[in-house]
Amino acid sequence: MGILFTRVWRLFNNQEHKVIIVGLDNAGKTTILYQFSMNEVVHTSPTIGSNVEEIVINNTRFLMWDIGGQESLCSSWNTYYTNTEFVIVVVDSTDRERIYVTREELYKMLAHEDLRKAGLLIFANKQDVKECMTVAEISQFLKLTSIKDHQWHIQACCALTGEGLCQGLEWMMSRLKIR
Ligand code: G3D
Ligand code: MG
Repeated sequence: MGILFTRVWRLFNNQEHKVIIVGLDNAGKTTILYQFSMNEVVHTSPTIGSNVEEIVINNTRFLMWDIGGQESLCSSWNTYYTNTEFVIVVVDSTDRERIYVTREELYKMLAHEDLRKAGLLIFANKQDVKECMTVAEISQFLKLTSIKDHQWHIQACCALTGEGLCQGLEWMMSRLKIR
């Protein structure tokens, strides 16, 4: 009860920022969340529920929800949208066949009322794999430059090594400052 109260209090006081991590299955969502929780520059509290981590960077708290990505589950993503400040979309840069599915889901998501003000961070994951799609290619496939009503950023990364993940978090931190 005490913990629950603290959480609600923080949410209302804007001391905790809700982040949802979405993407198709196998994109690397769980690996990314695991890297965040292992990283020494961020502090995390023990897992609160399944696939939820609290990450604290310089006194800023992010509550990150890793949402399952099986295609049949995409329809349930919207149950997590309320109060979300950032959406992290994880793209498997080696999966050229399904980038269109990601694009469809992305635009459905951005049209949702509850995400009107949410910032969008795209992780172009698995950059360690030869012949993967580049950030430029993914941006083009996802038509990112057409997104005018959300702040967005695309970041190349490799969840296995953690490369690029901190830059993504830094972008989120920078968005919070200018609000
Ligand atoms: P999901 O939670 O989005 O479904 P996971 O995806 O985090 O479970 O990752 C799916 C698979 O991709 C895992 O492989 C994981 O190790 C791998 N993976 C994640 N990130 C990277 C990356 O940056 N580079 C490479 N090469 N692989 C990555 P397994 O074999 O465990 O299924
Ligand atoms: Mg997973």
